[in-house]
Amino acid sequence: MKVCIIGQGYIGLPTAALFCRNHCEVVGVDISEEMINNLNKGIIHIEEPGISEIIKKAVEHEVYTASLTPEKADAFIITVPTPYIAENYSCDLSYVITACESILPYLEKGNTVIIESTIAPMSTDETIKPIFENAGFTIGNDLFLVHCPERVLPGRIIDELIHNDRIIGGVTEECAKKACEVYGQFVEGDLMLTEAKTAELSKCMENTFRDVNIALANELAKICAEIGVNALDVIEMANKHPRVNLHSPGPGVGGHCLAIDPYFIYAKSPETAKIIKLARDTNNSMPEFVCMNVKKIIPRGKIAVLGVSYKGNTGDDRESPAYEIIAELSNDYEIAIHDPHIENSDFVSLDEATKDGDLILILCDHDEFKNLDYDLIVRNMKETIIFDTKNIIKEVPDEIKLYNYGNLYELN
Ligand code: SAJ
Repeated sequence: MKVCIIGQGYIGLPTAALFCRNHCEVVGVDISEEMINNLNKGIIHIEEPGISEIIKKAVEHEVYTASLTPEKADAFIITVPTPYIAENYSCDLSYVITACESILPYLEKGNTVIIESTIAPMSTDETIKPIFENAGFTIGNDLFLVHCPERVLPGRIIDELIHNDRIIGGVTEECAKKACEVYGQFVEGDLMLTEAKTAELSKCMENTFRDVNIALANELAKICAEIGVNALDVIEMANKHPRVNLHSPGPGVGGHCLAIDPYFIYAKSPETAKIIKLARDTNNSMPEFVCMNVKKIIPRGKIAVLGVSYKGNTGDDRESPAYEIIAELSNDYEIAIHDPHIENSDFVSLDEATKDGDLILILCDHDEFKNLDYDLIVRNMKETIIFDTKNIIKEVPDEIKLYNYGNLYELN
């Protein structure tokens, strides 16, 4: 089987890798010339275990080619971003539409087209299907169109792509059956056949579920800071109940999924999606909450910010709440940023970041921050205070004062 994948990002590239490993030929298409050149040399641009080795081998064996333009194939998979439109929170389908239009000259009767990008409910039927119909295809008859949302966790993408169950939302039943042949190449989880609109809303709801639960944890953290209770203890205790799973409070919700997908539902039913919107607002308020507490800890001085990725142990900083916090604090403090997972010439080593510092502010749960070099910190810093917004530091030497969401009420 030959597969053409439009978009070689966090989902498109790992998906390409798995098709290659399962003896398919893959053309990976992207608009970035630099990325394409690198991929054709086997050099990848994402930090994700397992992908680099597979792509290198696939390039050597000529089963993977990266290209700026699509090619004829049996199946076309669209994995391009879908941001939201700021004015009304609706799903910006422009990249998806452009990607669909770009494959039109290469499509043949019998091909399958799969949209993996997260899209708002009804997008496949109302916006994407007409693109192919207007080009002369009859969906379900000579072209098979489905929405099959990706549902993998960065850091575990290969494993989850293989083992997670997949929702295959066909425009017709025949479409869904055809797409099963494509995913059958490497997916070992169940392939669940349904309608496109059900697949679209299921995907948006998965991330909304998580966003709402994180908002609940964040609200709890704020309540506890007000009334003088240790929020982290509450979470630990409550979670001993067999049917309770309180999530973890943090500096806000980042990434390209949780911080965006709930808006797609809200935009469809703004009068009804009240909890969904309130959860977004609550999570969006966390950077301000962090800054407010920083100001209580130290009114001025130098802050060493540790971690700007939205997610621990990845170099992915999309929608990271860290940037909002840094921008706000830069008005009143000297800021030095250290993130061992992100290449940025403005970022510095832990040594440099903490030199003459007054506060360490942890905004991301990279493993490197779990056991910091406390000798270095005590030696370097003027004030040895840490504010850990991800609750990853369990114990510190006596000379260091640790704040986290368990004891912010001490600042009242
Ligand atoms: N976060 C918290 N508290 C928590 C859990 C997470 O503050 O208890 C924060 C994280 O720090 C991060 C953000 O939420 O900033 C999102 O992280 P995440 O690990 O929950 O989710 P993503 O965005 O990396 O991946 C999600 C996954 N969805 C679900 O778990 C329902 C993944 O399966 C999806 O494939 C992905 O979104 C996607 O692409 O939609």
